[in-house]
Amino acid sequence: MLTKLNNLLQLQFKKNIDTCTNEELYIALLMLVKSLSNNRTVTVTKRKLYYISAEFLIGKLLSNNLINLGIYDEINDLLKKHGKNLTDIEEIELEPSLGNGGLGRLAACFLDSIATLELSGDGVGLNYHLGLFKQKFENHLQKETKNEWIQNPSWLNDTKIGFDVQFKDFTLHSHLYDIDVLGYNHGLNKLHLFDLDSVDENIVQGDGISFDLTDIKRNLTLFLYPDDSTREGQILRIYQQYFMVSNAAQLILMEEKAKGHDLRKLHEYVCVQINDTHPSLVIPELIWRLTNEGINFDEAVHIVTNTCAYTNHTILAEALEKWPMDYLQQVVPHLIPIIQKLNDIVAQKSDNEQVQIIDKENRVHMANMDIHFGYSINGVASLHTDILKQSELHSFYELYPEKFNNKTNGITFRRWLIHCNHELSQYITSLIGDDFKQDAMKLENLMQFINDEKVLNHLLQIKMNSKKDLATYLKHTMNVTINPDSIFDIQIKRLHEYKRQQMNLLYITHLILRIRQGYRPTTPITFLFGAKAAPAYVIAKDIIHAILCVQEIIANDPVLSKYIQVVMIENYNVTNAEKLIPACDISEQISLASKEASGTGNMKMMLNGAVTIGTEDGANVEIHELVGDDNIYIFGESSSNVINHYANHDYNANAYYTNDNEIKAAVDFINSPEMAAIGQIDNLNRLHHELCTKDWFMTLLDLKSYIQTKDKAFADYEDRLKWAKMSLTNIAKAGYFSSDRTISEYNHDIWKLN
Ligand code: Z16
Repeated sequence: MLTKLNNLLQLQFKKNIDTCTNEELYIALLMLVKSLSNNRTVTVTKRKLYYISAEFLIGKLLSNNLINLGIYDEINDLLKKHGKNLTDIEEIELEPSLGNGGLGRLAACFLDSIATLELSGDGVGLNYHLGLFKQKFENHLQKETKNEWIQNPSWLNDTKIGFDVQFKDFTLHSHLYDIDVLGYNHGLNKLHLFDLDSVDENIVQGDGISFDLTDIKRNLTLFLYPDDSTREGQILRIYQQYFMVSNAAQLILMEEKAKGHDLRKLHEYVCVQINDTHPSLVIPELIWRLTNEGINFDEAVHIVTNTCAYTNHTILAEALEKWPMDYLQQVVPHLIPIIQKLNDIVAQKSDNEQVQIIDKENRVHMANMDIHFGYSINGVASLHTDILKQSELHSFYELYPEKFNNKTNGITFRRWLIHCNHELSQYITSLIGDDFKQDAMKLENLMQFINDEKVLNHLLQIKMNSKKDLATYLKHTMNVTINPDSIFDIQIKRLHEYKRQQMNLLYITHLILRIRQGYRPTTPITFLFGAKAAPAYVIAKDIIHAILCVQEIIANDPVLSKYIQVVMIENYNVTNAEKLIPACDISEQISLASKEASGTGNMKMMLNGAVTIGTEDGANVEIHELVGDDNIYIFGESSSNVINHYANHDYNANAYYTNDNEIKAAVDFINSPEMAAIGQIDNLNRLHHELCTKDWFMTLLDLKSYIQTKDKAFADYEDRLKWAKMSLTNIAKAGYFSSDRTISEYNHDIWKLN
């Protein structure tokens, strides 16, 4: 390996491992990985999956690829011998910012498991030049700046392939870049990212994220999900979505023709997974292309219906896309007759308003089209799928009970244990061998050590080391100092009112008031937050503002800062998640029950030995079942009660606010004079008003039980051995959440690839 590396360094830079820089070494390692990937054969199965997704949040690839090639330790040792350090070299690589959060990260975990299970399945998406924005904090406010992540050289391989994509007013020619997806020990698939040569980063103003929304040729693959609060923003999204799926359809048909397959049997050879509704136009697009190939309409509909499967990731109405017909008319008029015919087929089948594709306001319901003209619909955790069947999509469930199925999400243990927590991974290996790397359920074998004090203490030591590593990292990257001897209470996820970061904040304001009355936490607590807010989501940004103001109040107060600290991580992403997750003591999963479809951060923190405080929502329900009542902190109203509150319109935030002095005091801290002295009074007033009048996601409903439960968790933390047992149990029971399990279920029930 040393020779190979030195040869590459010589060829590229006329240097060797002892004389080169970290930048040069990174490039040489990238080339080394690419050449080793070329030695693997692409996975082939009878049927091939195309996982179409607007997002792939893949994270940095160097370490992950070294692990999956089985050469991580060898390279690591080799570098050390020559005075180099893999961690420093990894810093050269920029994180591809091709996703918002859970949905995009799930797609990345799935690609890893699909390749590892030696299934033929490629990702298809877009190569956004500036991805999602980079978050900065200025005057305690989120500022969005452009994120230039594409380096040269990079993991993107130019395929020189491109297709014509026809829009109403012009045709664009795409340009395909591929990233190799290496499975663990074996397996090779592709992530296909379509791009457009005419896209022009210079149309972006300054270091921000504003640009001409109507200049499609220059902006199409510029950003992920540009602001869709305006008509222009929404139309740009339709352009992006159609560009993605037309390219996907053309790629699929090209590959099928090359294999000599009969397109009339497309469904026998191809499966398309539609990730949320963003790729839904692939259905009319494939029908259109098949009819252009001479297949009649009814047969094309039959073929496509047996090819496509849809995953629903949320019950929030805002994410179930409904495009006005005149927007589609403006972008893809050739699909409209097809959508109308599909609508007619549905109208013949049922007169139920709720299941029609085109509604009375002439909007096209993408999810409805997916369910009628796909053969599978799945939710992403068992509670979520039950809610889909019983309420959100009940009418569809009555029509097609056989199409509905659950696929509880999972995470790849390669990245979220082996890579991000070497020490824990090695210690587990020393205890139970390394079978768990192939079969995650083997982690259960750790339960034999539940009363072994030596093991329990060692686990506490590993957690302490990860907390110290995080402290070093935050010092280095953000210049903040945190105390590894404090409890690390962590909430990391997109900022959304239903996730209730504001409830966590109200616990903290409540605690401030208690400390000022003389209460003293036994062990200090560090509350860590990481979250980006959508640029147009006003209240979400107000919540960030309030967190940053409270952070400063505590930091400036000599008494408070002895006991508590708040740190909001700037620009939360995959890279810093890999540092935060191993260091977590308490994992905050406090969404309003019924609203978080699954969650996947909950699984990552559990796997790394954190104990969850959470509501009975999403996959928390399944974590609870696995670890039992004693190894998790569950609180709050049940999803069925919450659903009833919405149905009966009987939740009254103001009653909770006025009737309880503790709640009132915690809420009133938000726009108190000392907060106003640091922050913007308009923002703080707006958040305060929202909480005690509307509070759509029922923060105040659960605040009391949250406070009690959290106090209990902090008290329990004092019994270190008891805590270590909870931590061990969480690790041991996490095997179920391996995405290898999820993917084998997708394959068994939906894809049937081999
Ligand atoms: C997203 O990240 C999710 C749902 C959605 O409709 C859109 C986006 Cl961008 C998330 C869910 O909120 C989360 O509960 C789930 O774990 C994740 O998708 C993966 O299924």
